[in-house]
Amino acid sequence: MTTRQVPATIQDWADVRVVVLGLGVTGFSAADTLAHIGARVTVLAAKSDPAKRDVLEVIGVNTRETPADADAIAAIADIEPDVVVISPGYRPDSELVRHIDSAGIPLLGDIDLAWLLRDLSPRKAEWICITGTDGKTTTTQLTAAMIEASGKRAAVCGNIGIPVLDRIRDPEGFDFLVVELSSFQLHYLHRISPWSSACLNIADDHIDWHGSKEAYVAAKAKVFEEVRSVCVYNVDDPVTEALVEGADVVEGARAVGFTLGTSGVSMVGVVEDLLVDRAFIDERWTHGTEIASMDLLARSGLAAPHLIADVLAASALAMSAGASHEEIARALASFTLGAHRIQPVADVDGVLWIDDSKATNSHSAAAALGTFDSIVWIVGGLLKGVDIDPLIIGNAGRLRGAVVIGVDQQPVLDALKRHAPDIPVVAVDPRETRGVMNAAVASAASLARAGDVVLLAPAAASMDQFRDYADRGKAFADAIANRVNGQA
Ligand code: UMA
Repeated sequence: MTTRQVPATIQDWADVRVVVLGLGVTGFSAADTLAHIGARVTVLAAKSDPAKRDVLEVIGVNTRETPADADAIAAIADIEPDVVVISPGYRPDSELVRHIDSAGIPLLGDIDLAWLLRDLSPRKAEWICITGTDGKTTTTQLTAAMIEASGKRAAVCGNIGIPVLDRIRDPEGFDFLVVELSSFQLHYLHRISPWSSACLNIADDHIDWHGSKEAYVAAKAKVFEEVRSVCVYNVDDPVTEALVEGADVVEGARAVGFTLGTSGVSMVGVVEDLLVDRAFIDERWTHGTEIASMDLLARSGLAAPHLIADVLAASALAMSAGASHEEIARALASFTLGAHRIQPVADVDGVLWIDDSKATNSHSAAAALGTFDSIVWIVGGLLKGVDIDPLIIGNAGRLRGAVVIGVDQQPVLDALKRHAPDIPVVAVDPRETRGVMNAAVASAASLARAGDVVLLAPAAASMDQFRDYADRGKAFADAIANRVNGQA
């Protein structure tokens, strides 16, 4: 058993033996950074990526392929690391993670590591952290855009796809890092002290990974620990407020709510057709001040309720970083939404095809389903232990038909049979040779009538059949294009 502590300063990492678990984007950035500061690094991953392995070899990092947990455990026994740095995708209930815990080896995620190493940057950025079940990515992008509009240098990172460790090695450095945190990253988080944080909403997601809803919520709660300026919560989702109340923040930090209703004191909200600030202005006890108009949001494609909520949360975070109302409005005026979020892809013979591949859980699919009246719904994939019944019960009346994708389709087919027994349902054979999405699009086209929307909002993760949600969305757009061009 080791008694080593996690090195406290950058210099202390020299010659420290580190095992990095995973060779995706996180593992690569961790190994690269640790090698740069002189640690002795070995990367273990179920499958080795030859391109990444070759680059790492050049900088003196070993990689080992460890297909099963037992192989990784044997490698750890052999290497005797002082610290293990883990990628967020590793399940906490795996034999490997349980072994590391019981052996007493310090286990660190990349977020903690980036916090410990933030002196690598020529200027120490303040961190703004964002979590929630849905809307994280949009809110992260909005917040960074608003802070940039105020003349400060800001960058997005974290679960959005750019590891924080990549940002802290930027040669110029940033004033603010806007960090999207997943529940996986929060699970492995020990101690950071953000400038401000937000939890946007909590619904069922990743329950199988965390083991229970309580464990999922407990992970999300960590986003507010040690916050120094503002904790942003969702007034319309009381669980998020309870998380702020239970958090150990730095003295002086305060709570700011956001709401789609009228804003009370210490909130940002909506009054008639204006977004209003009653949290960051001196006269907040008696007045509210306009941040932006609904017209402006509509022009930027941000007028759907779930997007207004994201804008409000981002505004609160940006104001905590010093952005003015005018600067926020300017950022909103030039903002464009990311791809795969309720994105119109084609309008063919009166049928509108919409890509909401980003809807990887029920909560987020509900926002898309609620936007349209007559829908052919492409649904299914990895349900992550979440019950899909409430989503179908709430939207059965809007469904013209459903096309079920995914490897394990039975839970979705059963739920559709129970709660939408009258609609036609097509199950796409997972072994479909022309490609799952081509088959799904062909089936959807046969069910849709002029005036309908074909909506890809799978309410499930994509990794059983696609690389990620972006790959799934692209396959959808490609399949539609092939159809229109007569190639499918
Ligand atoms: N690996 C194993 N065994 C395991 C798990 C992983 O060997 O049990 C290895 C794989 O072989 C691979 C590597 O670990 O070499 C992959 O690691 P990873 O799954 O942690 O993925 P990364 O590429 O490091 O990407 C992660 C996030 N992925 C997950 O949390 C699953 C990315 O979020 C994130 O953008 C990136 O870090 C940077 O922070 C993706 C995601 O799907 C988008 N997030 C989930 C979500 O948003 O719902 C949480």
